[in-house]
Amino acid sequence: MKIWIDGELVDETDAKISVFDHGLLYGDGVFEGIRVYNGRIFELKAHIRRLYESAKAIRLDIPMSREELIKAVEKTADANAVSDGYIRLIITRGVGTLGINPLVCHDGRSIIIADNIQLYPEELYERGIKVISATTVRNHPLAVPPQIKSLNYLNNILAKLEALDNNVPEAVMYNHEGYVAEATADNVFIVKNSCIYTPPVQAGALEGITRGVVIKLAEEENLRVVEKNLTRFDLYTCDEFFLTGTAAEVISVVEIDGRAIGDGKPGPITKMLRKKFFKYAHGKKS
Ligand code: PXG
Repeated sequence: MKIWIDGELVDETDAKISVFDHGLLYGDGVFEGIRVYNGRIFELKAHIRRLYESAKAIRLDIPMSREELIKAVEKTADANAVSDGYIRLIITRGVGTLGINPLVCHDGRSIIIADNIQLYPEELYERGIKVISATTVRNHPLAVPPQIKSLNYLNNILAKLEALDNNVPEAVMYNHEGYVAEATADNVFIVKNSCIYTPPVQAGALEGITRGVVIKLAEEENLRVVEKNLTRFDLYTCDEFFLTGTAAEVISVVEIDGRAIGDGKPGPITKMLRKKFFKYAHGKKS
């Protein structure tokens, strides 16, 4: 496998970064996870836009232009002949001292990995997944803003551990006010009386690229999509529940905290949106 580091494609075994890189020492950096479907890089411009916004929010200069970065991503996918896979794009603060001072780090490191992706097994898409409510509260917006896709995922990792301890793959995280924020690596949607609801990103979510696409696809079907604060009660009493994300795409949730959603099977709107998303991602007109 060829890895792109700072302008060069190198062999996997030569792809190394310094132990003084603040990405490693402090999680000081930003990243993106991007899918490739049928040789097309999915929503690349939107991912690049979000990466630059994350970097701006932490005062990290990305050492190249957006156009150069787009070319680098395409070159890495080509070099590894990835036609259906996953690209990880990472910008670290670069090499500094053992102190946290980011201003002593001169050059941000850029790394691009193109690989296969670990997906949920197909039967989970057919049956739907179970989730729990995490006790770990999503980052307060005045701490690390949840809209930054930073290299520090500990907040979500603690919630993911709660999910795994309970033998379920995902957990819903609530914000400091008790409203639904998102899942540990996915955005949350519910359906009630044929209307779709999702928390506003200001409730503590990452502005998911998949979320944006799914909202657009739902509106094309003349479904109403409302961004509003949701409570645990709203999740417990909805008709349908699904998650969206780069890895999960659109996946149905059929149980939360031991309560069945609807009749405990993936609902019709979720199934329709999953199908529409598949077609859109694979470049087919619906
Ligand atoms: N919230 C969080 C905290 C995320 O990390 C999403 C929502 C969904 O956003 P996108 O843009 O992907 O629709 C994410 C994305 C992985 C993996 O390997 C996780 C993500 C992206 C890619 C891979 O688990 N999280």
